[in-house]
Amino acid sequence: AKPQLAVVGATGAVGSVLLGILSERADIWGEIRLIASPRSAGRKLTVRGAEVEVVALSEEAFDGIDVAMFDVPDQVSAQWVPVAVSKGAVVIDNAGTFRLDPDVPLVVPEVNAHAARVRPRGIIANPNCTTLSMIVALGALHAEYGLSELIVSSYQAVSGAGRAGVDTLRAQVSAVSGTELGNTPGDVRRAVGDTLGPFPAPIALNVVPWAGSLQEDGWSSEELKIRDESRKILGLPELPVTATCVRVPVITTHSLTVHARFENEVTVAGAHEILAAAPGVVLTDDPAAGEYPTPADVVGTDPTWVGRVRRSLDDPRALELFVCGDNLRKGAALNTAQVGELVAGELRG
Ligand code: 2RA
Repeated sequence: AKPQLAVVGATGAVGSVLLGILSERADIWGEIRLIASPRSAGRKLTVRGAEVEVVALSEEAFDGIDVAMFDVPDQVSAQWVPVAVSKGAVVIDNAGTFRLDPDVPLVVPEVNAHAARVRPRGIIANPNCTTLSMIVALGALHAEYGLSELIVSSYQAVSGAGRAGVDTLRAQVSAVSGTELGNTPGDVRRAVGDTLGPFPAPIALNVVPWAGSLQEDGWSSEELKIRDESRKILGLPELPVTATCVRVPVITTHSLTVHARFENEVTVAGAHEILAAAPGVVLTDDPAAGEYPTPADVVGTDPTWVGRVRRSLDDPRALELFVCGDNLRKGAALNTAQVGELVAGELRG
């Protein structure tokens, strides 16, 4: 029999994309049960072309479920993932709650699919969208050259902050459109007023060097996630990683500039060959023709896009790259669906 799937957080920004992805990919699931907060229960959503009624999150909601995909806030995950596991489901969780637990694998199928098989707690964690937006390309380069240091800056889309992030950018863009704003200190801030939403500064006509919550010594949680999660996925617990996370006025698709240093000397031609052959990666690197990935072109697609590949001028072991990935697809829902397919394959034997 086909495994039974539950999607928890079905009405959220990632949940909606997940339902679309489950409708597009091979139909390997029996029932797909949609679960959300009691507030959303009773709503009808379309999955695989049929309307399905959302049920409220409860212990009984997991009856008969083999695999549960969670996309909910950390505290909801902490409370409900163990309930789903106790009811016999394998959980794939997109919250931060379990990502660094040594008994919970953190899986990106193109990089460490093997890790999904060992899950002492019955949980597999899905990485943060910013890590996921670059790690498939880096995993491919690491396999060939051996990664020894990573320095990245992110250019993160507002949908990483959920529906509230998107609503905030859209409202601010309409407040500033067709105006002369952007030439005087504070003019954008005055125009958007108190509609900052989840961001600490205006996001329209602006760039905000912050994502996540404040951690020790001025680092943001998002920056530490990139470090911790990259180390775990690549199996390099000591890898030096420095990240600076920046929010930009893009709806969906995170971008990153990457300085990656390797054990061995690199060439652009060699890197091109590796990236062009890597599953899940698309190389678009012809600056003479104006060809490089941008969020406007990448949004809605599945792969990790890489361009601007250069060897560092002062270091023959280092590469500079520009990487883009749809933060709601590979950055969240698609990776969850892919991990679910790995588990379903096992359950079917
Ligand atoms: C963001 N990565 O972009 C976060 C969401 N998990 O805000």
